[in-house]
Amino acid sequence: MIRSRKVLSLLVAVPMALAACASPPAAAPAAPAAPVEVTRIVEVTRVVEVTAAPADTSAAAPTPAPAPAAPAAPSGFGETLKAIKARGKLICGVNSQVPGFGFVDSAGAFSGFDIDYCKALAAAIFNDVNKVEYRPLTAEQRFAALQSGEIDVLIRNTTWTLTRDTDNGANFVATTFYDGQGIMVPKDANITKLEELDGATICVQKGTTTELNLADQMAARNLKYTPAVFEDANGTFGAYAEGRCDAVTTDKSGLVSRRSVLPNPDDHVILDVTLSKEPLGPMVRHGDDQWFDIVQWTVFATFAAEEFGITAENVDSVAASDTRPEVRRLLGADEKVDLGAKLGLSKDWAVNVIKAVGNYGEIYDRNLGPNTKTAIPRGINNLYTQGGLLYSPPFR
Ligand SMILES: N[C@@H](CCC(=O)N[C@@H](CS)C(=O)NCC(=O)O)C(=O)O
Repeated sequence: MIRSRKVLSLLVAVPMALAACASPPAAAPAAPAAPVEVTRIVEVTRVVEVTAAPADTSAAAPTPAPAPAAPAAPSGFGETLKAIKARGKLICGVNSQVPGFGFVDSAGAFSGFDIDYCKALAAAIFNDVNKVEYRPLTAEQRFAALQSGEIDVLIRNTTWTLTRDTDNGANFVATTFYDGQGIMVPKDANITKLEELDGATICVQKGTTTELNLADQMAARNLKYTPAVFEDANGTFGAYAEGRCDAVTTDKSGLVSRRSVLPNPDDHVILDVTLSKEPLGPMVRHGDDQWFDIVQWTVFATFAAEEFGITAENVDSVAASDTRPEVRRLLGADEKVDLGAKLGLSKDWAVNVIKAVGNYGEIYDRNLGPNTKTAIPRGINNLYTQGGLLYSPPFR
């Protein structure tokens, strides 16, 4: 049986009110959303040109694969980049209550791992990280904001699932952070297993995978619980800090983050239990595959930069002197290949991204590295060459 947490409530109520989790400033009025074209024309005729084989290939340089004729662009293709450029800024849907990922301080400045990916996109498009408007969104608001055209991209600790990919008129483009759901309890409750939460009240946020996974996992173990459901992270963690629930659950990254702003972080433990897979990453609206590619390859550029040892500091010199063919293509240093043009961007777009935010490891360390308040070991968020899951397809 779970005991009440009234004593804790007296101790933490005031400091919690002072904690750094300021409410987000009122969002600037949305620019009238451009009508969203959600119909995707998928039928395209592909004319493949077959070139005759050269008579003697023994000494020849590798023959590039014949370029297929460009398919007709489906409607919607290129519209997002055009609209962003005309507007002069990217509108990024973000979190404002999760330090280390997406957070707004009392001066209105946004920071975090997800925020850096908004900046990476602004660098890819404008070579200027300031050309972003951050639109704070709760879990419940986020998909409608993307679907309606209020935001260009959603970069807000959002878990990739099948129904989210199919039911929201939007697609996930990549995983930037592999996470899993966890549970946090007060240390003095001496709880170590989910089974010890039988009969507990558990704080959870509305509109999240968290809510659904909790139900699945408790049912699978035949455990009873009362969910205490809140609109946003401040509500969820505020209630937990006041002792109104026995445990709080969300992505482990969210638990580490929010524990860091509890009055006494060391008084809380994250159980050694993982309730789910939570692959987090950006999402774009259906219908504009150019924009999908831009967001996806901007993410891949940060993975590839880490793999190739390219950093914010050395990117210019690597671009000027590195002889590795893929590095030269990535950085727009190959005279014959312009990968940026394929995306509708400048030839040096990836240089601008890396110079602005660094490679994946630099982004990670800045926000979640050992010297931050939200330190999370990289674990599977390492490159595949280091035993992790991060892997960029080739820049070719
Ligand atoms: N990854 C999960 C959970 C994401 C989520 O919204 N987590 C909460 C708890 S940390 C959050 O970020 N809340 C911040 C807010 O609503 O402002 C999902 O995509 O549903």
